[in-house]
Amino acid sequence: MNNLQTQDPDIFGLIQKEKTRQKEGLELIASENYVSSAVLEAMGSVLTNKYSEGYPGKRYYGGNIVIDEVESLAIERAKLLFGAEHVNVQPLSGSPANLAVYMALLNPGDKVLGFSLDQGGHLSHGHPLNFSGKLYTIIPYFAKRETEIIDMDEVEEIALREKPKMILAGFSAYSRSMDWQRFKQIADKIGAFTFADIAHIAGLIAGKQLESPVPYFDVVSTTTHKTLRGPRGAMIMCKEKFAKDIDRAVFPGVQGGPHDHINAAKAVAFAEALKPEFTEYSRQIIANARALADALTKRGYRVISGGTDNHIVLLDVFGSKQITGKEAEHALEVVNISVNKNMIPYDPRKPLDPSGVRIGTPALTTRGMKEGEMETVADLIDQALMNKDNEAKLLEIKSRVTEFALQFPVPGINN
Ligand code: DSN
Repeated sequence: MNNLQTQDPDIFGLIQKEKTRQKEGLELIASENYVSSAVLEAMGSVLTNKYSEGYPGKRYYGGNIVIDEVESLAIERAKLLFGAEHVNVQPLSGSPANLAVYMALLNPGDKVLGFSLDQGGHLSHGHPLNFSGKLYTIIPYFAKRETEIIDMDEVEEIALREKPKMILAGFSAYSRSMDWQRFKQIADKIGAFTFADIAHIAGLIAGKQLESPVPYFDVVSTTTHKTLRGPRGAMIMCKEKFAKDIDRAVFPGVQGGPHDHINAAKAVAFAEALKPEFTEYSRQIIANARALADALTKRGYRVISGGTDNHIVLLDVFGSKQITGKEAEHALEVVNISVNKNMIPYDPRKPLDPSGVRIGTPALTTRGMKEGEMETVADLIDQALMNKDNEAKLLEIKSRVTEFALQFPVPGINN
């Protein structure tokens, strides 16, 4: 960092501040994680200097001999990790990846069945202001009101009635397992394409803790920076028969030059995820989420659907404690605990101040925390929320958070 410190002390200083925040705080945003030093190194490499539109062996620029090897290695490792027939590692992030999938399989106006956004779906699964909601006809499916779990019989009923051209299974705030095989059976009844967005749970699938949709689904997209613990980016996996359409949709359909430094970092992360330690890591993420859910339940918080099968715990803070999601997010931020406010199924409140908060364990698990520590984390969360209007008390809790967090090193941050 010496060059940066000399040449741009402002940005250097801000990076140092962010390092301190990451070390001293508790990161419970379900979609965040800490990458390894090796991943960071690849991201900060000279590979960022290259342009390489096209694919290995078929580029629009010269000088891509090394880049071809990098991208091919990333692809081979991803195929091995997920057992995919074809992989495109170029998507810059989750939404462009999903845009490419829509473009490859559908025409504007086509019907897509997707998990309702206010119940845990994602922006790119049909938000009215997103390309998905503007260009396609989105038919939502829901969680059952009594169980807060997706009702597959209802999914089938809607699919048979609406006959969508594609069924999308995936979420950004849902804590239960997806029944991939049932989705596929339903899609086969109406000849629909199957598209799974596993952005949140890719690491748990790679670590063999959750069932994979890859053997069943036509196309599967994922980001690489959540439970998968790679660089900020995405990829698309598909059956060989969709390979050409997917590749064309990514480039030149949606994107220009790939980010080769990021693709190298993806390759590094895939190699890390192929190691036996990653299986243990992903097992621990779920064990920690369950321990945290139990510890919060004991303290009177209602956990949506009564528990979790993955890394996410959705809390109904308004229903449990008359604290809104926005208030809870703010109080926790004051003590250096990061979470995000979130809608809960059938939320009577609005998206900017909903009833819930979403909590996730991937980042704390990366720091080496286990079930015992989740008890402490639950206690700190509860203390902060119960004292949300008491500034002095919040300051005291903040120093407890710092002292606790500093016992667990963050990979990639030495100073
Ligand atoms: N923003 C991500 C999340 O938090 O789930 C999804 O794109």
